[in-house]
Amino acid sequence: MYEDELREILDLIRKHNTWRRSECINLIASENVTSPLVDAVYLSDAMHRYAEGLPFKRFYQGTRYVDELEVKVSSIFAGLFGAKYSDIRPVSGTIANATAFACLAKYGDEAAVLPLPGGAHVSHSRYGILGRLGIKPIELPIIPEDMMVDVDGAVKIIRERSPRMVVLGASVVIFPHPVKEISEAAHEVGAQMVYDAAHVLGLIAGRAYPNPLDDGADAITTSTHKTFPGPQGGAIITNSGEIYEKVSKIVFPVFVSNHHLHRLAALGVASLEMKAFGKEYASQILRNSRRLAEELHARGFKVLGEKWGFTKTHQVLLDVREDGGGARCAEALEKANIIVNKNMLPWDAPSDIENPSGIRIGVQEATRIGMREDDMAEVADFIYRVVKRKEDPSEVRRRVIEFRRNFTKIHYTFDVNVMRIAEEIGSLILC
Ligand code: DSN
Repeated sequence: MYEDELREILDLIRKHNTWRRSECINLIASENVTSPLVDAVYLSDAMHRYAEGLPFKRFYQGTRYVDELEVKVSSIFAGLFGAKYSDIRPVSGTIANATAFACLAKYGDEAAVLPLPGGAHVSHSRYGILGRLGIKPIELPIIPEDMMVDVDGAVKIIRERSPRMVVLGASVVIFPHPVKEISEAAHEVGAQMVYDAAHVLGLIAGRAYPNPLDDGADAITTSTHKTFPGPQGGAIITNSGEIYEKVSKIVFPVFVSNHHLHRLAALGVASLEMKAFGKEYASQILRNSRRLAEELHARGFKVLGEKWGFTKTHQVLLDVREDGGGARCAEALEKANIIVNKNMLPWDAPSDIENPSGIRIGVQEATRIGMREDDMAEVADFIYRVVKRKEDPSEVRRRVIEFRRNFTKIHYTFDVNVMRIAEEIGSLILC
């Protein structure tokens, strides 16, 4: 009967909401939570509508307000990065990458990229959209223990091979990439550079990480929901009118038909939150990641990047080979309601993918719910008790749930009456 199935669906989502939203310490580096105000504008009628193409030149009627919204939000969003143009229609970071790669290179061209165990996103690789577009990856060298790009080695390869495109930016990133040096080499050989800022976008907006456009990147591709606390989606940001024009003709009709219109207002509000609170939020993220790394190191963990202060992003990377490997540790931590992901580290072979050397930890969501440096010491202790001391995870879980009760509010957002605003705008949450 449908009643049973309905109950089952409601039960599953209720359990998920309670567990992940109030009982877990969420440390997946690619996730975040939106504020209640963003949630209120997200749940709008726009989620049911279509607007193919560009604002004011759509293929369907009924888009007059959505058109205005898209123009306004694109401009606020680009402005956060001191850029002239943004296309906020890609529905994910991977779609943004697909668009930028198709714009800057063609079938048979070569692209210089970082290796997957060096932190690159799968879309930059032969297994992802880059490969499917017929663009051949040439791997740039990295310095394994720091996950840093080997600048001299990379410049040499770019000069020797003259690729059509160079891609920096990564999913596993603890230190800024050398955009200036690499983009100079790229431009010397007539290549253009894309920087995939999906992970560090909120840090760039908060001036806590170098802006790749200032250092010579021709375009930024990104998602809008990692350190940047917006709705899930993607975007391309550039100062080049030529790239923007080309990109705007590729997003639709090639990679997106409708672009999920309820994201627009939500991204606009999240952008204004970043304008108002971005600096404070991003600098707290860096203080938190650094402190977490130090506390873990003090408890005997092998933390990558020790020589350079462990991290200058939201991420902390642990080499947990001696503790059973990334998968075993992540599974044990999940039993204690600490959510992290296993991760390949530079020395891992493809066959290590099931239980790689590493764990990747991100502190952006913890920061957004109000955790500060001293809370990171507690988090490190929970991780230590599960991974090093092999304590019963259910006992640690009890303490984690208790600890989590101190963090019930989302910070770095406007102090407004969200229910009143939801009522005023006709948010679907109240319909
Ligand atoms: N796979 C995501 C990450 O966790 O970094 C990016 O798409």
